[in-house]
Amino acid sequence: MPRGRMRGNLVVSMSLISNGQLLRICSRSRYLLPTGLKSPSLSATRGIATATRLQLQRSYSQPPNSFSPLRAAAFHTTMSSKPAETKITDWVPKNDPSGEFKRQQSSFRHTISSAPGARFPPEAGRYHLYVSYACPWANRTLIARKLKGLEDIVSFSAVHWHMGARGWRFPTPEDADAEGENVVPDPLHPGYTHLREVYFGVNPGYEGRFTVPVLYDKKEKTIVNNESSEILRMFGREFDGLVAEEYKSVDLYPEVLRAEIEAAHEWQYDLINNGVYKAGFATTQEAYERNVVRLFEALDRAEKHLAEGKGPYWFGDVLTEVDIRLFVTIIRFDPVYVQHFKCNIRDIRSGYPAIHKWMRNLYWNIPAFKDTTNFLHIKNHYTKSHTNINPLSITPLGPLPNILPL
Ligand SMILES: N[C@@H](CCC(=O)N[C@@H](CS)C(=O)NCC(=O)O)C(=O)O
Repeated sequence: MPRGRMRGNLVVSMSLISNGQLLRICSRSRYLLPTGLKSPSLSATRGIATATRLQLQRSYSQPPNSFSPLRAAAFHTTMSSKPAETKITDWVPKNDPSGEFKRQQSSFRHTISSAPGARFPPEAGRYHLYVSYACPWANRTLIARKLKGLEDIVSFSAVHWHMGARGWRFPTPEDADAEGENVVPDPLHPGYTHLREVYFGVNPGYEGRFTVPVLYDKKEKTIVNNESSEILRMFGREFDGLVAEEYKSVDLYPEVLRAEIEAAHEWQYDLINNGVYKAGFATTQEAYERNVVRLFEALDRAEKHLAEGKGPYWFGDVLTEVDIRLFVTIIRFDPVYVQHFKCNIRDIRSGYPAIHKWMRNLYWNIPAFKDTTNFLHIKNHYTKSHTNINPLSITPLGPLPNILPL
């Protein structure tokens, strides 16, 4: 069937049909998706996108649901008094009919600044970064730390990959299943067993989620920031007075590219970085399809950009924040997101040649990318922690290898 006609049919049908029929059409249109390996165009699925968007518009006219991220997260502070059915893996609250994952805002938003009189000035040895190797957001900050030569300036430690009912936990000396650099008990608070204690140590009334990364100030004993995009930006320039000369010239946010960098972040964050979570955490068929289609449309856009560019980086020969932020999602795509988050319209290695080449170049040629990528933590974390998605916690072995050679 010619594409135009198919799309036309979908749209026309959409105005007439109920939700159940919409699903049938979406499913049928899947047969029309290109099956060839080199076919990144998603024009066939755009019909679904149009359809799901229409459905989304409809859902706006429904009564607003009472979901509040902070209220939803409040159970963390009162685990004993929480309603029995609420779990840390209830990314979408059970009473939220939209089925949509809504990421909460990060709570700690102070800035390390080299400006005179700043509360958190750059100082060697003063700050500590808590990360998980599994987490793409934390991975951003580890890459920047290494690219900017901050290894002797900002210390770091990694939590165990398993995130249980009480959130991220610190490894114990008995843990033999979580290899990786600095996968150690909390080096700052010897009695702490879970990351949540760091949050409560700073704010006993904290009501948000206990996320990584956390940038901690050993001097004031407080959390400076738990928003990865801001930590990445700070690492990019605020320590330039302390780093070796060769690292000063590493500019991840060059003045001339700022507008383009921000424009790329805007769609890539929503549709790709967060998009995989919105597809994977969706609790309705409609929410899943809406988000997975948008994700693959965005990957098509990224593929086109990289195929048309000079490379090897997003902006040609300048490595920027955009490469870091996109890489951490793409490197997890084939090993985890394809099967665990059902992002399987295509995979990177067979469906997106330009993205695949760009990713492998970063991984194999720049130690900051390879050395901060730990597939053991990545694969085990998602598949064994998200028991709502994978109740038996069986981790698929493939794809093997986790990343192909260049
Ligand atoms: N906005 C945060 C998001 C960080 C985030 O969601 N981290 C996840 C791991 S990938 C986490 O720690 N989740 C624990 C939870 O939500 O309970 C950032 O970019 O720093």
